[in-house]
Amino acid sequence: MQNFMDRSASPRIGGGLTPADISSALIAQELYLHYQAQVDAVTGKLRGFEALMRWNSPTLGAVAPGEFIPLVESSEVIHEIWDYLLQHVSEDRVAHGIPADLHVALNLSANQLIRPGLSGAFENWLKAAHIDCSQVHVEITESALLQMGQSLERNLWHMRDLGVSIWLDDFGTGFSSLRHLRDLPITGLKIDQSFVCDLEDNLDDFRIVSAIVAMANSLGLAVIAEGVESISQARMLTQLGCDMLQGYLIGRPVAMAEALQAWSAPRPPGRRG
Ligand code: G
Ligand code: G
Ligand code: MN
Repeated sequence: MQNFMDRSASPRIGGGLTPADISSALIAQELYLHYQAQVDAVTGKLRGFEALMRWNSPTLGAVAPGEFIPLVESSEVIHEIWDYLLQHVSEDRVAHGIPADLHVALNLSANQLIRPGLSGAFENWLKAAHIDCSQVHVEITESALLQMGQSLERNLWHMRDLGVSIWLDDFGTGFSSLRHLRDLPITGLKIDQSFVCDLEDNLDDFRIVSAIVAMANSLGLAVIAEGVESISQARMLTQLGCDMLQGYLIGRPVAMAEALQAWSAPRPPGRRG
């Protein structure tokens, strides 16, 4: 949430852009997906990709989701974005023959999660797309849990019952209570990149990450670290017990064709040694 707020302050798109503009962009097929690798921390093996929306605006150029998602989060357009995302993920899977043992991680905002019927429609999509639910991750922000209510809980449990795993995104920056970790069907935590970027130099960040991993381990939760940019960060995170790593060191978000090509090369991208 904090990320969203910080980045939404962009003056570039502050000038009167409305959810309707994003809706038109969807119709004009100006939005597209990039995928960023998530790898096993110990072996470096590719585990899956996070799907990240991008907007190629004819007037503004490339617009990051941190800039336009906040604009539409409390409008109907966020649901159109979800439908668009699902459609493109299925198309990419078919078009590129994505190996079945790789997961895809999808981001869901608070307003999507509180919509009754979200998980039912999601189930229909999973069936129609013939996607193995155990290879689908849903990333929700801690702030989404502030809107805790019957619909949100029902959606989360239904998705979990389908076999989809649920990850708390940007962990450590939001407002989730430990009660959520105990009572909700959470598979794992994504340590926010703000704790990762200074890990080598900032002892407090090191202690926070250690504490998050220790807590996750004792609660039986998995941990992904995001924003991993250096080998020394990757080493530290692995030693601390993170299960998966994601970040520019391993791979930038790119089109699916490019991502698969990079990972099928004899020497895949990412950490060595
Ligand atoms: O790539 P970038 O750092 O700009 O992404 C910013 C944030 O936008 C990410 O943390 C991600 O959670 C969010 N985001 C990206 N794609 C989607 C999407 O399709 N739906 C939602 N709700 N959020 C997305
Ligand atoms: O939803 P989530 O917060 O996980 O999205 C990750 C976002 O962080 C993406 O928008 C992506 O572009 C960005 N990102 C991914 N890896 C790195 C990294 O190594 N460094 C930085 N600064 N940003 C990253
Ligand atoms: Mn995410």
